[in-house]
Amino acid sequence: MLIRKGKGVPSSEITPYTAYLRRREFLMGATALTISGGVAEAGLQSSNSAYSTQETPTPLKDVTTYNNFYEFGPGKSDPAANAGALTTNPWRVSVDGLVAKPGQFNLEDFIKPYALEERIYRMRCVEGWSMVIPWVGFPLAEVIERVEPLGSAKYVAFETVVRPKEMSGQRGLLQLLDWPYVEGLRLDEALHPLTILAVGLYGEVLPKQNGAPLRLVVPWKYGFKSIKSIVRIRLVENQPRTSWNQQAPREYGFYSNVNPAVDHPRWSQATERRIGEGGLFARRRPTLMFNGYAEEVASLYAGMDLEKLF
Ligand SMILES: Nc1nc2c(c(=O)[nH]1)N[C@H]1C(S)=C(S)[C@@H](COP(=O)(O)O)O[C@H]1N2
Ligand SMILES: [Mo]
Repeated sequence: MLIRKGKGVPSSEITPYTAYLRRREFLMGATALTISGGVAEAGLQSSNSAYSTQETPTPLKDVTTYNNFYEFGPGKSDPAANAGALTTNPWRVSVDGLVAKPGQFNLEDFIKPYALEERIYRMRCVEGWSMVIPWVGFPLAEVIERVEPLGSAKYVAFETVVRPKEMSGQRGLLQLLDWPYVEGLRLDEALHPLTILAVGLYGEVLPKQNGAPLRLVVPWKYGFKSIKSIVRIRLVENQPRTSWNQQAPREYGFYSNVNPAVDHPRWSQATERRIGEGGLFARRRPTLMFNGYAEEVASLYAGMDLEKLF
C-alpha cells in the first residue's frame, strides 16, 4: 500500500475521485512512499503540472476494470478478473543491448535512484476510447542515460514477462499474439520528457491489470505502445519488432502516433469515447493530433510522411 487512507470518513462518501484527491494531498506533503509490499522506498516529489492535463481523471473503477492486457485474455474485463494470479514480487528487470553499463536489477533497486512524480495523462486506445489517468512514475530518459547508450543505439525495445502458469491468456488454444508482448520506440521518442515508466496510478501501487509492477506510458501514441509488466529494456540499432505490427501489419504500424487524419483500415480515428462519461449516449469527442500533445512532440516527426509511417 502506497498511501494511508484518510480516517473517519464514511466509506459511502469516498468516491474514487474524492479518495484520489485526498491521497493526492497526502502525496504532496509526503516524503516517502512504499512500493510493493514494503520493500522499496522512494520519494514522491510532486505532481508534475507542467506535463499534466487539467482534465478530470477517469474514475479509478473504470481505469481498473476496462483494460487491454491480452496475457490475461482478450475481453475488457478479463485483466481485472485474471491478473491477480501474477506474482510481481520479486521482479527482475534487465537493461541491456547497446549500452556501456548493462544491468539486471531487482525492481526495488531499479526504481530507487528515481524521484517519483504524478503525471495526469490523456490516454487513447486505437479502438476509439480514451481515459485520463493519474500515473505515478519517472522519465524513461533517466533510465536510459544511466546505462550510457552507445552511439550505435537508435531504438529501445521492450518485453513483457512470459508466465503461462500465471497468465491465462498465454495458455490454451486461442493465441491472439506471440509472446512475449514486445514494443519499441525510436531513441528520441524514448528520451522525450513525456515518456515515463509508471509504477503506480491514483497514488497507489500499479494494479496488476494495469501492468504491475512496471509499465511504459507514452501518451501521444495509441495505448498498445504502452507495454505492461516489463522485464527487459534493450537498446538496439534497428527498428525492433512490435506485437501488434506483427499480428496485423496493415492495421498497426511502428509509430502508432494518435492521428485523427489517418483512419484505421476498419474504422475512423476522428473521434473517441471518453470512458466513464455518460454511457452509450455520451457525445464522442474529436480526437486531437498526437492525442493533444502536438506542441510537445510534433517536432520529432518533422518531414515524415505520417500516412506512410502510421
Ligand atoms: N503486455 C501488454 N501490454 C499492453 C497490452 C497487452 O495486451 N499486453 N495492451 C495495450 C493496450 S491495447 C492498451 S489500450 C493499454 C491499456 O492500458 P490500461 O489497461 O492500463 O488502460 O495497454 C497496452 N499494453
Ligand atoms: Mo489499445
